[in-house]
Amino acid sequence: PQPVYLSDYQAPAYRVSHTQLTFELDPAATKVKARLLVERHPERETGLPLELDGEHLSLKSIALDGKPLEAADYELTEQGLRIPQVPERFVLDTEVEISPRDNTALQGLYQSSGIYCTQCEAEGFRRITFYPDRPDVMATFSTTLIGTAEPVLLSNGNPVEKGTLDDGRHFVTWEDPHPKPSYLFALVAGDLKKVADRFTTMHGREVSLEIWVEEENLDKTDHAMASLKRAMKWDEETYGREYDLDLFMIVAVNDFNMGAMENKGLNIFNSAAVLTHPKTATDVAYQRVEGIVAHEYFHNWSGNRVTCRDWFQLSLKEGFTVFRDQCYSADTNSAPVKRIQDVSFFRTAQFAEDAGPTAHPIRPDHYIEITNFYTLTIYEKGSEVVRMLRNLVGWEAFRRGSDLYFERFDGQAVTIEDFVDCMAEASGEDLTRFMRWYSQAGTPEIDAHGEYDYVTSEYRLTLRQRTPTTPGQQDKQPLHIPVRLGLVGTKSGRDLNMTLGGETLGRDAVIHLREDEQEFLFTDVAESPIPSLLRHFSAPVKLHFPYSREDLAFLLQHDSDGFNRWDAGQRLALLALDDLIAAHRNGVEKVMDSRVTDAFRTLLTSRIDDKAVLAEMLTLPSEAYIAEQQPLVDVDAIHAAREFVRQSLALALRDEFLAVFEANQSDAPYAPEPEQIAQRSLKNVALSYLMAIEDEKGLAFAQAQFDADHNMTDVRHALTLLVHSSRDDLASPALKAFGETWSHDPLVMDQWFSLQVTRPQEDAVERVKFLMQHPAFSLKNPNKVRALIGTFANQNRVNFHRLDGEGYRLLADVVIKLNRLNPEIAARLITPLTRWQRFDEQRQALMKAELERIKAEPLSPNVYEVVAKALA
Ligand code: HT7
Ligand code: ZN
Repeated sequence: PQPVYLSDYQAPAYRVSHTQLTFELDPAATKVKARLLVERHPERETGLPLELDGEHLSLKSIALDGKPLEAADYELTEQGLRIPQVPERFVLDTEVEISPRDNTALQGLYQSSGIYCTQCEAEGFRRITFYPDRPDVMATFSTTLIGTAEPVLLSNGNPVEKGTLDDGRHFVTWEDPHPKPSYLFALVAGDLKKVADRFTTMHGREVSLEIWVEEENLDKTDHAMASLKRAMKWDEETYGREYDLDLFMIVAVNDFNMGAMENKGLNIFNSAAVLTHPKTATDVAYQRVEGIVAHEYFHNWSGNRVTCRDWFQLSLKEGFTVFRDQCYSADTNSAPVKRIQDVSFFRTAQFAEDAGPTAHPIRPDHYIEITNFYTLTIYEKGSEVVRMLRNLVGWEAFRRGSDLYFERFDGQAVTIEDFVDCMAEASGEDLTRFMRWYSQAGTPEIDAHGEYDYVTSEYRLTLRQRTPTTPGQQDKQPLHIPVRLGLVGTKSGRDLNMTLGGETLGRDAVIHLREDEQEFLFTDVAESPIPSLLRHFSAPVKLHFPYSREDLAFLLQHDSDGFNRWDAGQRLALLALDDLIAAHRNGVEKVMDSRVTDAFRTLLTSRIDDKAVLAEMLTLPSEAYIAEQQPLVDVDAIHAAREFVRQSLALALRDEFLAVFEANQSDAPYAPEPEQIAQRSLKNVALSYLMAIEDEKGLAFAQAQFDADHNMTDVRHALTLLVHSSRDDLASPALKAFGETWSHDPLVMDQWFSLQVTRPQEDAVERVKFLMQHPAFSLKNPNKVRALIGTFANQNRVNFHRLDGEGYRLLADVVIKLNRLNPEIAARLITPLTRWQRFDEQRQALMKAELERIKAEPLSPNVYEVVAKALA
């Protein structure tokens, strides 16, 4: 497969002003008629051929301006259709046949549990009809759906006509007045039921809101609907963005490659990202649903009204929209916890991507398969960069820049420069150097060093930046990095006033690192400080500062920035873990660092109002994050060291954990509200510690919590703890009962699979293989693949990296099968194998052997691109 290059971008030769589609639905032979009003693009020369994308289509007829074309008038290839000679303006009619039933890739038109649905981003529309399937071709659409056994027929925009044909089939015609690219097209047809509500916009327009689900899920839509209404209001209040159609629909389907899709007026969701019920969904799931509903809704402006010129600009819509949804969730729930959770995930997963063979800039300069670029870099790092912009120019200027962007580019397909230019124009800031964030891959590292001079009362802070080389990018330029900081007085424990170059900055400020190395001399520093750097994670970088453990314990207590207080605790734990990892490797007795125990005791016994933050502070860095810090990953030593810390803490602080657990039990009816969620998290963290030592009371509490069956958060947590313990006598009956109770509910069965395959016990690989035979498992359903195989490979590190290579073999076998069924999911699944460089020689050899085995197969472009990069 050939790469596509950003530098080759050209405006399309022809554009489409209106697209009229008719679908005659049939599982094996759906007929798609398309009438396109085409005209030459004013910026392109005359006489160019018309080139339309098209894949897996069987062409039945083609006519230009009403005249059928002869076979000699056009060329058909695997990639599409070419008509060498066309007029300046014309009407093109085509008719094709497709088979939704056989579409296991879940791109284009497919069937999910008997429901017809579409996924067109990024390049799925070309599997529906011949079309210039690129985001800079924007047309109005009118779509007629003709069905036999499908009571509900939905598409984008507003329904304008309904009726019954002579042959008894019925139809609905939809018109979408907003010009859109093909990737935002959608249709849904089948036996669905709706829950309806209304929203009155800021200008008093009434909008109908509909959530369409299978009948048995009608009681699981309340939270998504409430989230939608909150998100609509938030976007009006925060960004001045109002919804622009009379109808907004969400449809839940069971088979979906990602979380959801922002099709104009007809969002299609993975059912896991819509459906909630206290008995079936955990707090985490409730929060995820809220975030995704908001994210897709926000795309209506950041993505749909203003879209991307080409797929290299993907982060223009995704980075901005993730930033918007993160801010929304922070405003709606606990802001500090949201930031801690986002950063914790980011530093574990995106840093690993940036350090691996598939590292790429937020705006890549080439790709083979665009679906491989829906990555943490494009989404999450893209969001961090937008957040830096907001912080650099300040909220007011950022909002002016956002207004300017939406106003200037409404209805257009634009670039990342267009967005950043609006921010520069609205703020007067020079963002030229800042733009390097978009083109340079890899995680920048800052080496910081500080010295306090007691005689002059000066504090000299030196910051040095470097970005490691990444595949294909050897030379890295210095970036513009905003470093938010405070100087915490060692005597007072307070933030000190900061004066830099004669300018008073206050007690919390941002300094700008632009060069490879810069020195910042703070004057009139009243007492010796410990710097609190990169507050709130002000830039997506790795910060190295030679903090002593005493410094960290001090910051954990005194830092006024909640995020950095949490981070100090993480750093302190990491230092202790480092020693224990070394001890394990050297076969030396492990000794617990009492400073960590003391810090935890203080946390458990001091009054901290925000229980959710406390729960985060009591949570040790994950094995994956610990691994990120190690030069060479020793999965067994990391697991042993972390378990040792958990058990040591539980032994030393058993009574404190018991007290926290007991104080936070509650029988209040379940509500997914911040206070309740916080209380449950804290209680369950305490229970985890008690179960780390299989304390008698802990076991009894876990069993009782499972039996009480109060809500899924508590039930799942208790069941996980039992299943991960050595007490099979308790775990087996609980697991069996849970599996039987929920065998009818696919989303709960996903949880049942996941919690079993994260078991640390040695038989995990065998259990995965066994569960793959379970009637509820299917390789064709992405949620099941993620729940069973993805969870095992990414979250059960000791067993996935088993030294006999069985974990790797299992993953490769699944990838090979999925490569044919669903290349996009197959390519995503390979990720843990691509990180082979981080492991010892024996594991490296085993992992590479599996990658080679995959490479020897006839591969989809998706899998080929990932494997080739991993082995390069
Ligand atoms: N914009 C949507 C992307 C998406 C997607 C991409 C490739 C293959 C399947 C997909 N499903 C959804 C999702 C979003 O970011 O909102
Ligand atoms: Zn998105």
